[in-house]
Amino acid sequence: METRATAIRTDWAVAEVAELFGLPLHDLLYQAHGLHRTHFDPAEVQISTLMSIKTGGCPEDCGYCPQSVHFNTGLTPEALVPLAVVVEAARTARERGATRFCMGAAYRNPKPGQLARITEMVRAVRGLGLETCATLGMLTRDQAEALRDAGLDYYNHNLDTSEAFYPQVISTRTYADRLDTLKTVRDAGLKVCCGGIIGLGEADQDRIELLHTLATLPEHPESVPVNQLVQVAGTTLNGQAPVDPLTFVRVIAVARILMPKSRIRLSAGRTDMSDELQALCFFAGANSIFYGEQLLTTPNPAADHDLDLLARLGLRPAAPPAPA
Ligand code: SAM
Ligand code: DTB
Ligand code: SF4
Repeated sequence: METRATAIRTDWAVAEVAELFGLPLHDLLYQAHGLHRTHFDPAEVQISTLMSIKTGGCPEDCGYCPQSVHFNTGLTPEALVPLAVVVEAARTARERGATRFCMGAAYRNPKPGQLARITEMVRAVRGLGLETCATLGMLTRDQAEALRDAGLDYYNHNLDTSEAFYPQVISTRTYADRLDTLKTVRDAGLKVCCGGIIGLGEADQDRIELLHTLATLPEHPESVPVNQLVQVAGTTLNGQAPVDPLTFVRVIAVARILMPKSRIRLSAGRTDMSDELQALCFFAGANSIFYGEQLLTTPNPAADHDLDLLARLGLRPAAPPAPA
C-alpha cells in the first residue's frame, strides 16, 4: 500500500474512517507514519505542561472526572489560584523545557470576575515566552475575545466521545453545547485544542464517530488531545475494563491520517502505558505530550523519565515558538 499525501479534507465519511480503523495494523501504521513525515519533523515532540488553576467543586457531572461535585473522590475544592503562583509554575515549566502552558479550571463556564483574573494570568504567561492554552468550560464570544486579546493561543474544549455515547457519560451539558463553544472559540480567532477520551466503555464505533466528528469540523483542531481514561475511585466510570493498547494506537494513527497537520497529543493516561506503547503511539503520529509530574489532579510520568524516553527513541522536545 502506498502512503497518500492527500490534501487536508474535512469531508470524511464515517465509512472511510471505519475502513482506516479496521486496516491491518501495519498498513494503518505505514500510512499514518508516512503522512506524519510529510507534515512534521518526525523527531520532534511538542511539550505542554498543565496546571489546575481552579480545582474541584465543578457543577458538571462528567462521569470520568474527579473534580465534579457529584462524586466523592476525596478532592478538596480550591479557589482560583493567585496570579503569582501561576507565573511561578509557568516559569518552572519553561525552565524544564515546556513550550506551552495549559491552565485548566473546574468550571461549567467562567464568571466575569473569574475571567478577568484569568486574562491576567494569560497575559503574564505569554509574557514569559510560552504558548498559552486554557480550558475553562463554555465561553461567550466576548470571553473568547478577551482571552484572545490577552494573548491566549489555544482553547481546549473536548468532545470526549461520540454524540451517541455522550449521554451515558455526561448529563449536565449537551454535545451541541460543546460544538457551540468550539464554534465560538474558532470564530474569535483562537486556535482550537479538541479531542477525547478512550476507555469510557465506548465501542469502536464510538471511537470512529468521535474521530469523524473531529475531522469534519469546519477546520481541524490545531491540537488533538487523545486521553486514555484515568480511573479515579468515586467517579462513575471507575472500574472500566482497560483499553486494548493496540486499539489505542489505532485511534492515534487514524487521527493522524484524518488530520495530517494537527498536533496529536498523547495526553492523560500515560502512567498506565508502557514505554513501548508510547513509542508506538509516537510512530503512529502522536507528536505532543503533557510533561511534568501532575496532569490536573492526577499523576503524570516523571519529567526525567519522559526526557529519558524521548532520548532513547531519538526524539527531541520541539523548540519554543518564535517571540510574538
Ligand atoms: N471544566 C472544563 C471542561 O470540562 O470543559 C475544563 C477542564 S476538564 C478537566 C478538561 C478535560 O479533561 C475534559 O474534557 C476531559 O476530556 C479531560 N479529563 C478529565 N478527567 C479525565 C480523566 N479522569 N481521564 C482522562 N481525561 C480526563
Ligand atoms: C485534555 O484533553 N486532557 C487534560 C487537558 N486536556 C486539560 C486533562 C486531563 C485530566 C486528567 C485527570 C486529572 O488530572 O484531573
Ligand atoms: Fe467539570 Fe470539566 Fe470535570 Fe466536567 S471535566 S466535571 S466540566 S472539570
